[in-house]
Amino acid sequence: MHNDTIAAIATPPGVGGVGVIRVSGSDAFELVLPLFKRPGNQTELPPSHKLTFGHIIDPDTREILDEVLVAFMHAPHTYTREHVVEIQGHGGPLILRRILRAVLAQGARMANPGEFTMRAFLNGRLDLAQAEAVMDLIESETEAGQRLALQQLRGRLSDQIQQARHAILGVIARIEASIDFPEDDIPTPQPEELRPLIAEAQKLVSVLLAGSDQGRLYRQGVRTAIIGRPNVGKSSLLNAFLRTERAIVTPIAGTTRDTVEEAANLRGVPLHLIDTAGITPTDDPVEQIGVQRSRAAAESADVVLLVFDGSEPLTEQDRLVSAEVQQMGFGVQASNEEGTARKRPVLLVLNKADREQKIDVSELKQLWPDSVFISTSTFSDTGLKQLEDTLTDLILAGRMLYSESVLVTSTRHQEALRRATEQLKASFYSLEQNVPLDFVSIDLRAAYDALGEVTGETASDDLLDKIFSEFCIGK
Ligand SMILES: Nc1nc2c(ncn2[C@@H]2O[C@H](COP(=O)(O)OP(=O)(O)OP(=O)(O)O)[C@@H](O)[C@H]2O)c(=O)[nH]1
Ligand SMILES: [Mg+2]
Repeated sequence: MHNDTIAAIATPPGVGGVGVIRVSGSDAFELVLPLFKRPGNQTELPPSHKLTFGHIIDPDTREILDEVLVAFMHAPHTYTREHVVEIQGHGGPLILRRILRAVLAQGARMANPGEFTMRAFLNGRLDLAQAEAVMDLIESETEAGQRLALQQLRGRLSDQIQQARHAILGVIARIEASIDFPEDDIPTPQPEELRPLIAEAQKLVSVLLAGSDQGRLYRQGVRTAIIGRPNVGKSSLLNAFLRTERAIVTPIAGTTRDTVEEAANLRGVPLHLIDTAGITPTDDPVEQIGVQRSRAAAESADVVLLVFDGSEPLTEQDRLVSAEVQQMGFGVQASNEEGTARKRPVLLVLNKADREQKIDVSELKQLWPDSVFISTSTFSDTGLKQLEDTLTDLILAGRMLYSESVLVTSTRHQEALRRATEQLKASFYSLEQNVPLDFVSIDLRAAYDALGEVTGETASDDLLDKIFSEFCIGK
């Protein structure tokens, strides 16, 4: 039931120059008009989509609550495709709450989180992927993330999903026509006819899936773990990146006991920085957990900054940490021949460059041939800019990020695309095995439905509730 009229404060809580109350539903105009007093006591509905000056009054006491501009907007050219009223008042929280209360007293219902956008979806103005893009757009913290969200909002992802679904439906139609109307002499399609059609659909899906890791990086940031033995300056480096004293720094080895995670924006590249506890053998159970977390952070990282203390000779512990990181598959980007597993990039940081350097660089270079070494000092800021430049280059040149194509940024979409791929593969296999064509058709249907979850055509009510409940109220 979504034709009751809902209302909410649409601007963020707190004080602002202007605050907006949004009302949507078939009775929106009737509910707001009695509260809206205009010069000369006009009572007719103001022109649609125009701002009209007046006052909001308490309908019982006739007390003026605020001086406002109100837009009455006729369905269907509105955010929700319903009648919408937006009241622009002064941006004080108390004023806005009083206006909202007056609107609710007229019979509107308080909107749930995301309910305006949900109505836009239910009324067919946006599909689900576009509705999700609204939230991404609001929340994006980098220009790149914003560009991707806008693309999705404009329907580019949805278009490509529809293309793939259309291709699959074409195959289903051919199979089912021959099953349903055998008397019409529709010839049973041969596997060799169907195979290229399925392959075509598969290609469309796999292009989207291929971009989804990049999409995730844009949305969640490039996971960058700062790894090393204790006391080499990992937390100092995190602070230097963030330009604040986020993590505790002391001369005591073992200062950081838990991972510290922070988002940073490196020239438009979103980073998810993780400072970790120094990796070292220990009997202290708390430290042990910390070290486990450091290892897990490295395991799950897209890039590792491996930090050494340049003012000390290489220690056994440095070598051990180094070997561990290597075993996790970090190293120089392998030349991109087909089939070679690409290594995840590592940057070697020789910190404390302000002191006399005692580290054996040649041994390190043997351990990490062809890797990039950068000397830094968090005291004198030496090398920090170079570190940032190199890290950006590594991320961009490694093509971990690119932004020309449509990128799937949501894990929900990625998961649906994976299922669609699996089902398409299954249909291929069924064709090979010469099983009856209706079985092939079942696999294809499943792929078709999985793709439909992205745009919302086949999404369950539970899923919809879950997605929209993550929105803010008033959106
Ligand atoms: N001389 C010098 N000292 C530094 C530099 N960076 C950090 N330090 C010092 O080294 C000590 C350890 O720094 P932290 O940043 O806490 O090192 P960490 O690697 O996070 O240490 P744990 O959390 O114990 O693993 C502190 O006393 C810092 O002030 C640097 O560039 N030069
Ligand atoms: Mg630390």
